[in-house]
Amino acid sequence: MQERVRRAILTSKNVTILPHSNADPDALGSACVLAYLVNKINPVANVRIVVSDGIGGECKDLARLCIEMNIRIEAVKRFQQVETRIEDLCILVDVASTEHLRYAKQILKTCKTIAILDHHSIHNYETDLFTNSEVIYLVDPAASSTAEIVYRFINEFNVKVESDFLKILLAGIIWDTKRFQRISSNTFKYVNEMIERGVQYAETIKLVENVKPVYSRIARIKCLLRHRGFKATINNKEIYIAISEVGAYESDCASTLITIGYDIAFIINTDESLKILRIIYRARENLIEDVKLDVYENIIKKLTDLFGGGGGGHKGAGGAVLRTFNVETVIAEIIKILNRISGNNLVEFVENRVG
Ligand SMILES: [Mn+2]
Repeated sequence: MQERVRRAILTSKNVTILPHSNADPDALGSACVLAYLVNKINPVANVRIVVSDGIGGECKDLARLCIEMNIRIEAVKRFQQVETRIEDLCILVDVASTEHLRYAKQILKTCKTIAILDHHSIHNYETDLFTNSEVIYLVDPAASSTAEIVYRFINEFNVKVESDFLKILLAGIIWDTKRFQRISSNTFKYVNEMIERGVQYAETIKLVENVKPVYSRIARIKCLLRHRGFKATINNKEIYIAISEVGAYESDCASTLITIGYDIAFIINTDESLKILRIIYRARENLIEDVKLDVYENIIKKLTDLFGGGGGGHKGAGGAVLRTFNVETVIAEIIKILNRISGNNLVEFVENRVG
């Protein structure tokens, strides 16, 4: 499989690397190092990274470092900003669903070869986007992160890489494993190799640890003020579920709700311009094992089946784009599903505001 990728890289002139929209350190870091690898293997290739919806606040420093290393990143916030050309090779990086490419999705139709590099266990690809392309799947759900898969490539292709690129990959691993809370059997071995090759661990942590901007703080406060809380009893165990809505920083909103004690948090964000709605979830993984609830399969999938759209994710995190603009209907549907799963053992918390 690696040989097919190497051949595709060697014979390509235009290469576009596509991380998921609003790229996080795993997606952007992997894309950045991959761009470098492609040029190492094929120095005449025109390589660019195209990312929709900009870059997540948590990887601004990482993006800066990547640009300093002469990697070309195009951030697109509208359809019109996507510059299409004939692509010899497109590489999807950390993309669980083609919906997560957002504005950059149309690029896929121009690609002769599409390589999919990912570690998600559940995928949702609009395969008619692939009909004119040769597709190479490089998916490894056992990997802790996409960065880990890219690191393996460096070893397999036997490419010498500057330590700043390894630092970027390590940042991706730290981010996606939530500082090594969920690892693969190779994670520590790879991290050790990176450190032996000159990566400073303390410096790397700083890359993904920058202070949250004030907007994130406001989004988290609004998220708390707006949320609805529920208690469901499933298999004789009580689980706590939150639903909220914010205009940005959905994942900060979700992790805030999980931090205060919820087991599952659903966050909705509507997109005026595209007339769609995005929903993301976070869930405590151990509890989900206890009550045998797969948030993606049992809840999110039901929503995409009903409203249209697509998504992807892990047991602990994921999301979808829904082809509707009606928040109330979506929330009513989530409540309906939770009622069904819990055998009508769902109670909403009702509290008055202070004062
Ligand atoms: Mn990832």
